[in-house]
Amino acid sequence: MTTQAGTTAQSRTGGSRQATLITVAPTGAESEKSAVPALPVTLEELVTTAKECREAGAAVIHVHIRDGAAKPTLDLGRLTDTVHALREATDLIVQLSTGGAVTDSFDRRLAVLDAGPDACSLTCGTVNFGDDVFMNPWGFITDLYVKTQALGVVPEFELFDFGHIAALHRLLGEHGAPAGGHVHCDLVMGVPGGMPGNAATLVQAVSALPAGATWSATGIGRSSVPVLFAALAAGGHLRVGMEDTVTFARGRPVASNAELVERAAAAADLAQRPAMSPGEARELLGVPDRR
Ligand code: KMH
Ligand code: ZN
Repeated sequence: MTTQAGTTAQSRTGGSRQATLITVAPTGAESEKSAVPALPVTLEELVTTAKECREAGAAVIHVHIRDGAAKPTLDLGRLTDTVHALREATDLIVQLSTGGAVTDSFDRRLAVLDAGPDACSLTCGTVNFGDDVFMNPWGFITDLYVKTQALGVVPEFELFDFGHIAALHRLLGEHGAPAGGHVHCDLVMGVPGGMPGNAATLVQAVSALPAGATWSATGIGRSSVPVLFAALAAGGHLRVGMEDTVTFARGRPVASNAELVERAAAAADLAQRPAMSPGEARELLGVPDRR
């Protein structure tokens, strides 16, 4: 889908010379703090991480939060406080996860939007997720999408497999353009049960996206580096962070989210498509500044 906002932003940032949007996903719902001590799980740790990642080149933060015992939670009060704290400390686009953990109910996941984020993730289909199943039936996808439109929360379409791309076409066809007027997708590659994380799959997936859509890609685990380079080579944007990988290199754990953003920004520089600022990202994605 080519929209007014998307066309304007894309032409302003200039085809293959377009700057690179870097999203950081610092926490996720899967890793245990006890196993990964560098994982940010408290609000203080998250805010510190956000500031470091902004400094390193991130423009968007994809947020999952934890409770007092460092377990994943969708508690609305905590989510609302998190949105406010991140807005106060940084100018990053605050994108809340509506995926949560595989155990979260649809009602809880829909209620995430009531925390008033700039943006949210919206997964376009069910996918096997290791030994679990990440459930996203059509009725839930449409309820969530219609709510993003009503509240003006800009969705990022999370695509774990090719069927999700077909569902995205159906969603846009039946329910129209998203809040912000521009379609932006994230290819989540290398999940055990989803599409593999390699360059050939990435190119095929990109060719199936709606016309005019922009996209980023992230590779889970050991696919993170190949997917990063494939995305840059194919003209896409990047998502990195400890939600997706906790290993920086073979045998070397990630020390901080900021070092993953630094590596992504360095690669983007080498590709002559340097990291874009949050302001440029807002223009690209049609996300108003609510601060
Ligand atoms: N934690 C996964 C089950 C999202 O944030 O929207 C789902 C996920 C996707 O991480
Ligand atoms: Zn997530």
